[in-house]
Amino acid sequence: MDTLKNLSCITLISVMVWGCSPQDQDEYRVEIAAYDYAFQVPKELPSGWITFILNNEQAHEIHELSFARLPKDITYKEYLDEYVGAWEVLLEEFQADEVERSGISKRVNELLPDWADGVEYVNARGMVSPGRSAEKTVYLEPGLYAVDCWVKTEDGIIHISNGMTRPLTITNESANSPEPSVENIITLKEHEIDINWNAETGFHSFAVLMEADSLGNPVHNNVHLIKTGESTDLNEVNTWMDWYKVGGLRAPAPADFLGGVSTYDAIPGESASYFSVEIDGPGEYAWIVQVPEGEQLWNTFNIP
Ligand SMILES: [Cu+2]
Repeated sequence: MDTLKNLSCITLISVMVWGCSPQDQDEYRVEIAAYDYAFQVPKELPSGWITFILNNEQAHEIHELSFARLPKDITYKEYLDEYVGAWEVLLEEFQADEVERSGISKRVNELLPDWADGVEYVNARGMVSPGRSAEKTVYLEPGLYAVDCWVKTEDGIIHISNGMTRPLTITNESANSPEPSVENIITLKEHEIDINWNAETGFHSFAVLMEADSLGNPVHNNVHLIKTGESTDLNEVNTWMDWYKVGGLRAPAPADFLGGVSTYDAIPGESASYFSVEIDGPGEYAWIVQVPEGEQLWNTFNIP
């Protein structure tokens, strides 16, 4: 990513506009339709900033769009068989109480192939409930990717295993699209979701910035917008978002998810993550960041 360009832009422009995009470039948009359980994904796309629209309007379950870049020389089939296969075994053992939560990383390291460390998660989550669409703009370097949904069925099967995965080749050709310029900035601080925006119905775009902890790592890596109801328990939503919980990320979701993002490559203070959501009506909403069980990080608000 063009960090130097971004840094110079930050110093030149108001904090309300993130990014620095020449006006003559257009964003590169790709719609991905989700079904239970499949994705419609192009085989090839150019590299650079690409806006993915996850269209979940035909599906009956909540889905996500996760991008994993495979190590060089590893095929998509090897990724599915050896990498996803290891997580399937782990999940079965964990759900059968054969592995404790604290023993997961040790056990999965036994199961995963040697090259597993080379799988690079670029961007994931941003769960979208059935009947909704959401967007996220992701920078993809050339390479072979797996586009996956790690949400689980009611029976605890990873959607990938039911067919919700596709290979995607990002070519050396450039998408020639700018880094997004958006109005709203969300800053994830250790104990606060800092956002100042005009909460109303309509389409809204966000850039997410993360503060760094004492080691320089992002304090958080995810944020989601949900619509809540009278029975919504935000502690339950937080726990549900933990994939490693036996009931974690199992459909149905305990809230209505409009979109959001998780990133794994964000550099605190330097790079932003981008997503957009459509707020289609009045009601009670919440921004929520997944944190360890027992902790809480959310903001609730009302749209009249
Ligand atoms: Cu799914």
